[in-house]
Amino acid sequence: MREPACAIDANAMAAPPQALLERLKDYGQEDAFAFWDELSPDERHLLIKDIESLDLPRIDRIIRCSLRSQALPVAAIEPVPENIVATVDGRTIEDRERWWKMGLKAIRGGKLAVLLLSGGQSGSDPKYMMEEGFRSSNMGLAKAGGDIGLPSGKSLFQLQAERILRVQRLAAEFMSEGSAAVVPIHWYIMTSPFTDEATRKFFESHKYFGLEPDQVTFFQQGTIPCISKDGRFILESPYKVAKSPDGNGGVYMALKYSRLLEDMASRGIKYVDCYGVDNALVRVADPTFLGYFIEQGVAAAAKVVKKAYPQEKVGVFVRRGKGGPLGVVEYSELDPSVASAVNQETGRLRFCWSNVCLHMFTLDLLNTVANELEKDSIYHLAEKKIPSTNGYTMGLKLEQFIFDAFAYSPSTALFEVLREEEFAPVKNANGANFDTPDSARLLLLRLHARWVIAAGGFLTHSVPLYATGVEVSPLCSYMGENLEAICRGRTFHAPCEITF
Ligand code: UD2
Repeated sequence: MREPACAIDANAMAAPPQALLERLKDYGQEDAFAFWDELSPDERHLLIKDIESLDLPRIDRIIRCSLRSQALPVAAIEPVPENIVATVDGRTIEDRERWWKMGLKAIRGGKLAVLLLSGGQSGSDPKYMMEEGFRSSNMGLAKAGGDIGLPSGKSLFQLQAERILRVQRLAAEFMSEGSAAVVPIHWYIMTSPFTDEATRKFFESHKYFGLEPDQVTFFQQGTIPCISKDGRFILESPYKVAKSPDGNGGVYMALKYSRLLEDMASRGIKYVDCYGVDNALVRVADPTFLGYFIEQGVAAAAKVVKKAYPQEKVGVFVRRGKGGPLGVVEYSELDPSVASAVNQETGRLRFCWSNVCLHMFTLDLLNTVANELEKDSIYHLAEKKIPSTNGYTMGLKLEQFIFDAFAYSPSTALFEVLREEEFAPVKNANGANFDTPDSARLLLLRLHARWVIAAGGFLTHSVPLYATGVEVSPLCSYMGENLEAICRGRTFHAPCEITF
């Protein structure tokens, strides 16, 4: 017989430890010991450790509140009134310049942090790829750590890091003669047990893409057991409870428990720009959005794009009840008939303002949300295939969403952006019909080709121009600025990278 990995009570080897079994019984979860008699001593030890690591009273509260909330009536949803959205057409050049300057000033004052949500389960785990059909965050690290086939070979992480470097430079030069000291923008990166080690190693092996290592802070979100419809834990193996990350809204609890809200306050940070890892065009630390946010004096804001088609996998902004707060209904929770309803006056979708996971929050709001979400303990329930002792079982995953914060915001602003400028999602593997590395690369190359032509450059190409373009290094230009000196009168052969 094998020895247990470390010494434990000999009685525990014969029967489940009584105290632990009683605690599980208190919460109706004693089936977690269902396979006890078949386990080896090592496996028994692992199971005990696994169960001891669970905060049972908290998990029980979450399961009960979340299951109960499903039976509660939900407030009717209304479309967002048109006048609430700061549209692209409604913005003047003066507005844009004013917001840009306000944003740069705040960044120069060290008031902005960026927060990357990168805890979706890794695509490197074939179990999860099967489970999710390749969709979504479960490819998170594979997508971000790999590349999307850009001429430069840069990964999504590198693009984001270089955009931060560029904004730092712009902020340093703002209102100063010549070069000024750069104020580092602090980058908080949320991982999960599924992505943490590989993400940190990727950053280390790439020397933080030119950022100072101490301006990057990694932290892990939590996981939560997957459950059956009657609220019982599902066992992934006879000695392990199946768990999944607690959703990108797990960020609030993770910030609180890692004491990073205090860390932000001690750095003088007032505003936090949160975004998902899988958007090749994400404008990280966007000074214009920040300036708009500060001028509006709101606690939360989101960039929105017009929804492309009813089934697009994006949440939509809604108003909850007449005159109620703004919120998001996730695509997985929106009734298809509501998603395709058309506003007869405008001819557009009734719920047409899409969430694209680009949010700005005040630090004060993050503190409020971290406390209130925990008190309410209501998680979204999604029916999914869960790895189990039978291979897979249909069960429930519990998740919070980053946009759940809007329910606690006293004031929220929506800022329209153009999808061709800011939204190139990478959700599916190449070969799928949409949101692939290939489609994201093309969107980026086409946008940058437009920048180069607007700056007086010329393109030649041996493949059709609609299928190619040029890549502009974020170190040269954040959103098309600063390119005249490099591009005017020059000809570039697409595809290629333009750098200094
Ligand atoms: C997200 C939005 C959706 C829409 C869409 C646009 C949410 C909940 N939904 O849907 O409304 O804006 O993006 O592309 O935001 N993540 C974590 N931890 C987790 C789960 C996800 O950090 O437990 C990260 C993930 O790594 C990614 C981001 O959150 O960076 C979005 O997650 P997703 O890809 O699962 O979300 P998706 O596309 O279903």
